[in-house]
Amino acid sequence: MERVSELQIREAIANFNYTGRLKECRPFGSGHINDTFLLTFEIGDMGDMRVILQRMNGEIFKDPVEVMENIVGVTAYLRERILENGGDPERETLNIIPAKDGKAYFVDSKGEYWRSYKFITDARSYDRVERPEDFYESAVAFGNFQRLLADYPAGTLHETIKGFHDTRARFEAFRQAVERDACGRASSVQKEIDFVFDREDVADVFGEFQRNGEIPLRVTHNDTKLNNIMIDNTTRKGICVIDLDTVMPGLAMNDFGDSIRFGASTAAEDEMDLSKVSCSMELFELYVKGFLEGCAGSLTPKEVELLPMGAKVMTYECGMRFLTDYLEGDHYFKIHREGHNLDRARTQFKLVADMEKKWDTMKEIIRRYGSL
Ligand code: ADP
Ligand code: GN1
Ligand code: MG
Repeated sequence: MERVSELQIREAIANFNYTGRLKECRPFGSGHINDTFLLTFEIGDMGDMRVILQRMNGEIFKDPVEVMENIVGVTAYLRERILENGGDPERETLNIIPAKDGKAYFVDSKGEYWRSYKFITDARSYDRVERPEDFYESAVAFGNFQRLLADYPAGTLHETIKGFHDTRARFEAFRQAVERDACGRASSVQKEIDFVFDREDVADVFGEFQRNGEIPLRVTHNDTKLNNIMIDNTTRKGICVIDLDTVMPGLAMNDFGDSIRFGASTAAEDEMDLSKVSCSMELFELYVKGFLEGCAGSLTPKEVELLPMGAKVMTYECGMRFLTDYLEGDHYFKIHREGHNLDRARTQFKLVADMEKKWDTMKEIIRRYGSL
């Protein structure tokens, strides 16, 4: 995606139903996909009000209208469930601010899509686990999210990115990227390429269980990294699950696994010193406990048994996606330095190797908590 221009932002701001005087507009957050801005408005004598404005990534989300239809449906449904539970839907789910024409999005004169959300106050997202309890609370919230959506009419959801967690399809895309070698980078990353090829079987594990009818499709989030959850500054509870672009039918193990690959790592996703990267069994255990509590018995014994595999599959898949993007010239994930996607791929592979070493411990932890 081309960078957002000043003119484009101004056009978008002018087309949402905002009131007050715009005091500040600045880039916000560290997502890899959309362009997020924090706007602050001054409303008469009532003080400041903040909102989130996002340019959706139209290269990745081929049909942004369908993405927004999903989000409208899911947030309306969650609002009802939250009210039934006596919660506060203004903070516990995303709230869409409509465009001036009443739609959930605005299309600018370049044909790009924008959307806006109420800012979730007194909470923040984290790029790293700063306090283990936060990771536990995020697990409860992601488990809870999945459980709340258990009866959502899955048939009404659009598949916003085809084959998003189809690891076999991701593997084939990777193979093609290696063969094409569009940027002439393959020979310098042979070790990483071999790492992926040596573990090709990981790409088929869940596909086979699905074909045999051994694991169910559920409505899942599919992008459960720690910075996609807002943690309340006071109560430290996981108050709101955000980044709903990929809520689609998927696998419970993948939601679990994606959180582990990001949050249970002892280093940042893009750490360059690989000696710092490992999968913390303490954090893994905390997440297992929280996630199973949040799911509250809604997972089948097979799903519970396969949770460690979810961690391995998601980490392997994500590493493969980063490396694919590196080989293709970094067109998918936002990068902030030369070789950024390669650094990210390397941390993921280091984590996969570490999980392989700790496999028995991971299984043992699951056995201990599995009856929750
Ligand atoms: P991306 O798809 O690029 O990851 P996100 O929707 O996750 O975009 O938003 C990026 C970041 O912006 C989040 O990690 C979070 O910190 C912040 N954010 C997004 N929506 C809100 C919101 N409604 N209130 C407060 N912060 C938000
Ligand atoms: C992207 O949008 P964000 O930054 O929360 C990506 C995820 C990856 C993640 C890796 C739509 O998540 O699938 O796991 O980066 N989202 C999409 O950090 O591709
Ligand atoms: Mg995000």
